[in-house]
Amino acid sequence: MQQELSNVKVECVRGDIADQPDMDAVVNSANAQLRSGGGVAGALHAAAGPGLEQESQRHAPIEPGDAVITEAYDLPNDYVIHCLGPVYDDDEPSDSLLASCYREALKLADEKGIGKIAFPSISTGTFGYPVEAAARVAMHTIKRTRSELDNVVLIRFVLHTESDQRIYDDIRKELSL
Ligand code: AR6
Repeated sequence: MQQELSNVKVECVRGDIADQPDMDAVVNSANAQLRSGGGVAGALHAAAGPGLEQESQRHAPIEPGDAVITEAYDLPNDYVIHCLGPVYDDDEPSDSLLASCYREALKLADEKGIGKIAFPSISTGTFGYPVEAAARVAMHTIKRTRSELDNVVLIRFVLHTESDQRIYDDIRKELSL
């Protein structure tokens, strides 16, 4: 199968998305206005400084499933890719909107020549998506799209809890990623 020819490595670690200095880009689980907020957005905006919100405003508002790219300011990365995940059971169809976030973020990264990209668990905090279901969408989307990537060589999931890290890693192994 074509996707088996991919060299993209996928890994799942426990940690803070705002502290991934070896990654070229980090992904923000954003709000539609691309402003600071709680969770991932709060951590990234706090570490990046006010420039991130100022640049982000030029792209806002975004729709569920969309991704946009900005500079990373005081973060130790080159870029931030902002995704608006679906609110579970509200923005429908949740699965395809969440899949769109991963697909669009990877496409933007690849177009920019980004090699290493770190994702948080989009939509599973404030937006209420069950973690296992979200992890399945994320991993299936990567499995389907990785053969189209020319520049991305490492996709890291940065999970906030040990339980989330185990769930993502189990599904990664199940799908032979
Ligand atoms: N590093 C990695 N993961 C984290 C971090 C961190 N520093 N902080 C939280 N998580 P959320 P959403 C986990 O709520 O569900 C925001 O306020 C968290 O435990 O950040 O897409 C925005 O402004 C959860 O598993 O994103 C939006 O309004 C996951 O990251 C809204 O929340 C995602 O949680 C977006 O909601």
